[in-house]
Amino acid sequence: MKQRTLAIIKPDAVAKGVAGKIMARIEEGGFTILAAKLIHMTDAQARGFYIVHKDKPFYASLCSFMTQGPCIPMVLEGDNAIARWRDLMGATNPANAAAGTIRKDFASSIEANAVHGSDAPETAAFEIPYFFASLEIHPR
Ligand code: IDP
Ligand code: MG
Repeated sequence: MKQRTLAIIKPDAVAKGVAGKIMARIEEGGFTILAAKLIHMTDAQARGFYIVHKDKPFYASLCSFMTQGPCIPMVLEGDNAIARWRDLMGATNPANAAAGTIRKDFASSIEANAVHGSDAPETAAFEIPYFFASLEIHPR
């Protein structure tokens, strides 16, 4: 089933200069990038995006990390894209991430973990329009 998911190359990975390598893995993984842009989030924008985590002890630190530099949100499309992108990302904590995953190869810590991916269809339905208007998404 063709599905869309929201991916982000997080500020740590952009700062390290591995955004291109991560995009290559996305394309090699059979995803189509329907939308992408480089943005530098404000604190309010990061807090809104991660509102589901507002009661977690790491919320303030996470929002500060996500605003430390530019990041690259993207809309990915492919068969079973939500689960497949999370598989390619690897576990939240890179110490637990499987060999060959993006987080295993590029993450620095459980917080600075290189990439984001929607975790369910309802999440993608919130996250994709958080960053992209319909006219910025290019089906093909
Ligand atoms: P996910 O990104 O693998 O879906 P979530 O549990 O949704 O993981 O957490 C969102 C983000 O919050 C993580 O990707 C990571 O950047 C950060 N995070 C999660 N757990 C911790 C933690 O225990 N300490 C610090 N940051 C965390
Ligand atoms: Mg999550």
